[in-house]
Amino acid sequence: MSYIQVEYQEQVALLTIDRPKALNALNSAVLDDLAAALDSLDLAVVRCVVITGSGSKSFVAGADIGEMSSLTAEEGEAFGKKGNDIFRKIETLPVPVIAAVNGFALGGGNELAMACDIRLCSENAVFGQPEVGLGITPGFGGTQRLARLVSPGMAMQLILSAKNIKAPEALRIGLVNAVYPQEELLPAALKLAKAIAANAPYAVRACKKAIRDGIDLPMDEALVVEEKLFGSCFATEDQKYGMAYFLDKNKDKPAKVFQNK
Ligand code: DAK
Repeated sequence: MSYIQVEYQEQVALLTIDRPKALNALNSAVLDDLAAALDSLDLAVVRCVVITGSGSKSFVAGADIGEMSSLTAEEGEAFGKKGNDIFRKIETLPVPVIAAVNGFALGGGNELAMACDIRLCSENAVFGQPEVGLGITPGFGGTQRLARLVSPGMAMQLILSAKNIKAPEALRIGLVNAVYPQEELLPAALKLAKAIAANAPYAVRACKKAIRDGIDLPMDEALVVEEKLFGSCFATEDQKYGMAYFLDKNKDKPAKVFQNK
């Protein structure tokens, strides 16, 4: 039995972290199952991924405190690397990943959401980095991604105070893109994922890569990254089809469908 449920809706893969008794906290087994679920995705078919938590209370309530409590320094470093490798897998997955944050996103939960490309949340979502209250630093990229996503000053405040914030504040500081009533969150995330999946797949992947690869580069180098990816789109059939579709003034033309070629 896996802690990650994988469901396909057309070209969208929905991954649900399913450990409700511990509010979906990330122990080694959950992390292993998440890695396996990501590796199992058929990227010839899947054009967008949504990650959520089971139940209506928690996305992920952090790394598993019980499992972490007895780690040695070496084991702690290895646990950090395990999480980092998996979250980096999400960040560098060729297709976009949306986090549908349906409740607590604390510590490793916020870090998982931040490794995703887009974050939407429910009204009851709570975000925070409680680690310093447990005697540790954030360990799955929290110090790095939060500072890049919001601002160094806001990341300092959240991480050093260990104070949680609610959905409206997460929206205000740009940690999430939108807030929905709980029952509307997953439909909204899937609707967005399907809208992304309907666009030219190569171009969508190239956009993710351009943003991800370019963000940490000086502007001149980042623009070269964009130029090369832009140019490569012109070698695809989808570019020819997409532009021809626009130029075709026939009002009765069939709906636009990209073939991923
Ligand atoms: N780990 C393990 N179990 C957890 C958990 C967690 N993070 N969060 C909740 N649970 C379990 C609770 O122990 C409880 O289990 P039972 O007692 O029923 O067996 C069950 O989930 C329900 O939780 P509560 O009874 O506490 O539920 P409440 O509604 O009263 O409270 C809560 C919900 C989310 C406010 C509360 O559970 C809570 O404060 N949880 C802990 C949140 C937290 O501190 N999360 C951050 C964990 S630290 C690193 C690598 C990684 C990390 C850091 C460093 N390196 C390698 C350097 C990451 C660190 C973290 O994520």
